[in-house]
Amino acid sequence: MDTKLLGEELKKLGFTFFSGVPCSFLKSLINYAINECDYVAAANEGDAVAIASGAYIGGKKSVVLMQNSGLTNAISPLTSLTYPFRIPLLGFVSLRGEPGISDEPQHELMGRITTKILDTMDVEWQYLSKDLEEAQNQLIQANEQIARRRPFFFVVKKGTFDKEPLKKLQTSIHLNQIQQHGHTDHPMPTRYEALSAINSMKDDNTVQLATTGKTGRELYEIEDAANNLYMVGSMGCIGSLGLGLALSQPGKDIVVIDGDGSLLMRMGSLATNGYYHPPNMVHILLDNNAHESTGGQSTVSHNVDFIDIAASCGYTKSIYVHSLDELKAFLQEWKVDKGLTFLYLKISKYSKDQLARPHMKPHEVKERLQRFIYNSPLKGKEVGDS
Ligand SMILES: Cc1ncc(C[n+]2csc(CCOP(=O)(O)OP(=O)(O)O)c2C)c(N)n1
Repeated sequence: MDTKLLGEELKKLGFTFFSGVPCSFLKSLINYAINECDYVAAANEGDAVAIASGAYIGGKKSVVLMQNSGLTNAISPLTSLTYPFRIPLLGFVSLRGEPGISDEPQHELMGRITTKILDTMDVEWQYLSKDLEEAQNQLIQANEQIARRRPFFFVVKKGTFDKEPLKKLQTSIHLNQIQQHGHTDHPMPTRYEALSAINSMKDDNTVQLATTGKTGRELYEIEDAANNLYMVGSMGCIGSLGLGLALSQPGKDIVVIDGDGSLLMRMGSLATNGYYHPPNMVHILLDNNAHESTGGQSTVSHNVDFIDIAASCGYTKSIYVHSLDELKAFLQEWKVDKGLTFLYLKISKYSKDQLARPHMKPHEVKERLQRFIYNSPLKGKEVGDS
């Protein structure tokens, strides 16, 4: 089918934000998205789901594109982010290894189980027709499903799309400007103290996104506010969620609060963040060298120089923070100067006893955050959240 015409249909329905990882079966649709829409090249398919989810929260109707071999990379955010938060993404997943069609051996099993995986994840799907008119009707049905806040995926067979040349070559070089390493030993605050300091710096333009585990639960205890989102599942996805939200809401200040275990799980996302480079995002890493939330087991962060890594990925500033006062001062400075910033703070291995869990369901937290974003005096555009 004519890829451009299908792409225009997608655009007409309001789908203008795309994220994914390429597959040869989908290359024409991806080329269309790069040429004509906003396309974020994710490091892996799970990150793509998180990036698209962030953009959805920020008001964009979002699409993810992936090879079926990458659907497995996306299972964690598809089951524990988009499902509990009710984030309705439109997906296009290729069908490599279709039974009865010759393909490479690594696709054989996945070809047989792709649609079963979608069924198991409660994701409604259809094979995308190769006939444009039928496909347009399918898109309308998919759009209705999205309007009911349910995801919808198209499974795409070989030879579905006509050739669409890549017109726009993306290149984006962002050089790190400030890199500051630690220069003294310092007492390590607890995560609770660090979160309290971060929270004390927020204003009515700030959105705070807290990673999986006790980071979110402690932030909830400190103050359950409409501008908070607690990432209960999809460990490692908080930075990608932040990227999608920062790109779709450039007028908001996005504060991402990460843990070392979480960041290590999806460290490729730092490269994507550096490449797309939203100046309205600050990424704070609270490093306790542990999976503290699950009992304090050691991570492997001890030898990792996160400051160097974030700097080499293109974060404008990458800074070691020695104290809570310094943390507050850097946050204050960032609110004025902006620029994609990475703040690194070592914290002690300690959690508050008897921690509460958010009383609201994840989708209620998301909807509250959307209301906060859209009703804010500085930005009031609500798209796609019908
Ligand atoms: C994919 C996945 N694997 C494992 C877990 C269990 N889990 C929840 S929080 C957590 C530890 C997070 O560690 P870190 O980001 O360093 O934060 P900390 O708890 O140390 O503050 C783990 C392993 C999970 N929720 N999801």
